[in-house]
Amino acid sequence: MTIIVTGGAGFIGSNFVFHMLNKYPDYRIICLDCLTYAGNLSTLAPVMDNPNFRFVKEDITNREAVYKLFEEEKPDMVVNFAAESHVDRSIEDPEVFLRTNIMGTAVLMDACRKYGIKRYHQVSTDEVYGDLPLDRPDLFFTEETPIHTSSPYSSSKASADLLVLAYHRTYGLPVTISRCSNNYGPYHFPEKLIPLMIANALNDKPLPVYGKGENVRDWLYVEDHCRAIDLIIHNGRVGEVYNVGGHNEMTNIDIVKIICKELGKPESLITYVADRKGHDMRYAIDPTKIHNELGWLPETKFADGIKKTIKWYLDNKEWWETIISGEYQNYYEKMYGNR
Ligand code: NAD
Ligand code: TDX
Repeated sequence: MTIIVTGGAGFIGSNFVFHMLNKYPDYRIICLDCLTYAGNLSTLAPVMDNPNFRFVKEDITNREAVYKLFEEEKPDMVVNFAAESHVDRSIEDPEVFLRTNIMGTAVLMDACRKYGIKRYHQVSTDEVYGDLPLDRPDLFFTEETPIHTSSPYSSSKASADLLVLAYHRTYGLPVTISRCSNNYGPYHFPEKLIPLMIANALNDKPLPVYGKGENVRDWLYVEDHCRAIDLIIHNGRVGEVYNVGGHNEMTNIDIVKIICKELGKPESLITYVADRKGHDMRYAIDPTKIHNELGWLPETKFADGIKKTIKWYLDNKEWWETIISGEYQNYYEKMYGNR
């Protein structure tokens, strides 16, 4: 089995590469990643010498290069993680989100049509459903919830999902889609809530909470997401969407307070800043379908997962310090001022 994993130098993609190489020693994993600001080759250092692994630095929107790779490798499957993934950046400048997230998906699927494939899997997000109100804790996103996006990021992901389903219906491409809630864990880029707060707290810097910090996200440990995708690509039904989430809803402010407590830092570091434009209030996944059909259940409780994650950031300071000391500083100052 040969699997092309796009975006494998990013947060979830790299965790998925490790998961697959560990679990399936007879699979070949080809990572296709153009190394944007969010891609980090050092993350993949532990597998670079693995004979079952190959890294290819290329952009998924480069049709010629993608076709060439398909000709060379004759993949059985493609798992597409490659994307621009940060909502705040999409609000600042949507264009690259449209190019990578929509056009990139189309190019990959065209290659799958041209060369044949057993499965194309699209890694999508619960953000395609928009948000839920805070005062209706009885409501959850199911696979039937209408697409109703809020940000350029989520709109680009929803557009890609629609294309994937259209390629299935029109061309019979064997596709699956997973829509997962917020992930956390090792190798999470420090622009995102949890790693940003860990890094800032460790540096005794202010912890910038948007609005009142009341927005709710449904956090899932990254390894649980990787196991879900593994199950879907092997046993999921073609043409189907699977929601992935662990019923672990928490407000942002509670997350930040937990991080302060775990690190022994004062809550006085918390600073309320201007809210995100169009900020989604609450995400909450109903994972009944993947549980009933594929037997998937989350294995990591948040209380354990956040401890493991914090320990990882403490043990791997070099990884994130290198990131935040580079070009990222310009982004940070633009977003949060010189704090
Ligand atoms: P990330 O930003 O950490 O990594 C994205 C990776 O894609 C990087 O390695 C980057 O270099 C690569 N990439 C970007 N544009 C590319 C292009 N044009 N060609 C080739 N490679 C390119 O993202 P992540 O958080 O790991 O998310 C991975 C996927 O999972 C995304 O599709 C995202 O929408 C989805 N998702 C993320 C979450 C989450 O909580 N992080 C939740 C649900 C779904
Ligand atoms: O500095 C911050 N302060 C803050 O209050 C940051 C970076 C975020 N937040 C808030 C905004 C959100 O309510 O924390 C929450 C989580 O923010 P992000 O980490 O940016 O994640 P989110 O916008 O929820 O999107 C994530 O989950 C769905 C991923 O980045 C997406 O790629 C995924 O599709």
